[in-house]
Amino acid sequence: MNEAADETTRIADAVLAGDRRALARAITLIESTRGDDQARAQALLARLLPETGGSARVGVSGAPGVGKSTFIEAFGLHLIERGHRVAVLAVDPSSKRGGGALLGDKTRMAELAKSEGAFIRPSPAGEILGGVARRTREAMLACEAAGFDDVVVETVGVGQSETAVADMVDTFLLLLAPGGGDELQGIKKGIVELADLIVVNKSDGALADAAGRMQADYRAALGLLRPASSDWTPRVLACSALHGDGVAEVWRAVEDHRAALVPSGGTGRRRARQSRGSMWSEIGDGLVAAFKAHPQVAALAARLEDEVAEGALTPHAAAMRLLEAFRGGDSA
Ligand SMILES: Nc1nc2c(ncn2[C@@H]2O[C@H](COP(=O)(O)OP(=O)(O)OP(=O)(O)O)[C@@H](O)[C@H]2O)c(=O)[nH]1
Ligand SMILES: [Mg+2]
Repeated sequence: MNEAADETTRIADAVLAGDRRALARAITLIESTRGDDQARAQALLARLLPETGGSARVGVSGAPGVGKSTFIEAFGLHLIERGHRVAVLAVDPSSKRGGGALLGDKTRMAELAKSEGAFIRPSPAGEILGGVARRTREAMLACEAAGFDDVVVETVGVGQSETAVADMVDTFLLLLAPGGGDELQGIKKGIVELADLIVVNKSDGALADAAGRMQADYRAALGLLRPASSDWTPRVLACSALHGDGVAEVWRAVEDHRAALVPSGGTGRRRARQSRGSMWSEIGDGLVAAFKAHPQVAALAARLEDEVAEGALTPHAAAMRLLEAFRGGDSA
């Protein structure tokens, strides 16, 4: 065995023993884009995999400023009070800078960060969403191997990151807050369909009345949607993350949701579907990358793209010619 392999084994064993520094190192390997690091990360994950799956996986999404970080801190502290160990991972594919906003987040979760039972990891931003999603999923597995009871994944409600997060958790929670102007924005963006729980935050002080109205509006709107699953009808709750009111009720609703999945195979069935889905989406990403890197395809693609844009060629005909170039080049 070479030195790197020994080192990887040491990290894996320390992660399994619950060592937070080792967990941080493991996630750094998972996040690295270097080929040798990736190989080590995969070896590490293979060793950790039998010890994964034991956490409640919760996704928290919402528009900027609704109070996600404040909520996760209150929620995390509530869980720690109950004797849990809690890991928080943040996904922000929108920001290209070195995670400045997320480091800000970490300081906003100051109380939680100080807690013995907590692990907070801001995820490096940027790159393609598929890569972020994979690394977050793998970081979640590493947290589970380290014995965390709950893994909370935070994502800013912009673009497609919600879908990616909803596809990797057991319970997906959409956080809203009054005062954003467009009170039904979650509905318009179609995120509501993904949510197992909708939580109206900032239900305190001057915003309490508006929060109550928002809760009623969303209840009414949800009543018009057909639930995505026959096991569970999404609920609309309200809380004040700032004062900690209603946070315990959110956790109870998460537990109810988990219990509701049991008759149809529990979280295991949902996770199996998610794992199969991410395998195929990685295959899709890999094939597209190989396709674009193929010399014959590359030589032809720009010209055919122009012809398609000008209407000289149908998209189908262009796609067929490129696929043919890809296959022909392979067998040559
Ligand atoms: N009144 C009130 N203010 C809150 C509550 N929760 C959060 N806030 C405030 O809302 C602002 C944004 O809170 P954050 O927790 O940073 O929100 P976020 O959704 O994580 O924001 P981004 O990460 O920037 O998208 C801060 O000034 C918080 O103090 C709440 O329950 N009530
Ligand atoms: Mg935040």
